[in-house]
Amino acid sequence: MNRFTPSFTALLVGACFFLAGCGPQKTETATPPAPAAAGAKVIEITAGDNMKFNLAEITAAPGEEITVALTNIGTQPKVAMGHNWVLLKKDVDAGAFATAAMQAQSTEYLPASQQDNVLAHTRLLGAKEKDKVTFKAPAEPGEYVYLCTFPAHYQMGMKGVLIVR
Ligand SMILES: [Cu+2]
Repeated sequence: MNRFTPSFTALLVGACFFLAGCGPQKTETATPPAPAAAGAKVIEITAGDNMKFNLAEITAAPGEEITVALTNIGTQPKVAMGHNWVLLKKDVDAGAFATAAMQAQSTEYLPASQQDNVLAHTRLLGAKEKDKVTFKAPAEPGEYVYLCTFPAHYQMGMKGVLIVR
């Protein structure tokens, strides 16, 4: 048994050196994403003709400043396939919100009557357009629904959840 101990130890030491050698190199070569606002964590979200966000779940610490950068990677005209990103307050009925939003074409599907239910939102984007919004995550831990309010997109599954913890 003792016979194997030294070689096992050597293996461990070797692994440690290997990891130690790799660690700093990784840090040096990593390119941090350019912050949109000082200190804000940037979350890149894409929306396409498949009527889905690329991310169905994002996370933030309570009160953390985050920037959601939305890109419409689709190809359809805005009138047929516009996308936005709208974060709702806790416990807002997202289905009812989406239904009310359908009527609000003149305000890019964000009805004035529903503004009190919104924590943050981008504008409505046509193909290849981008927009970003910076905001503080809610102080209260929990799950906050985000959705696209273009007609029928929420019903097609264009939604996700911000988890604050
Ligand atoms: Cu959409």
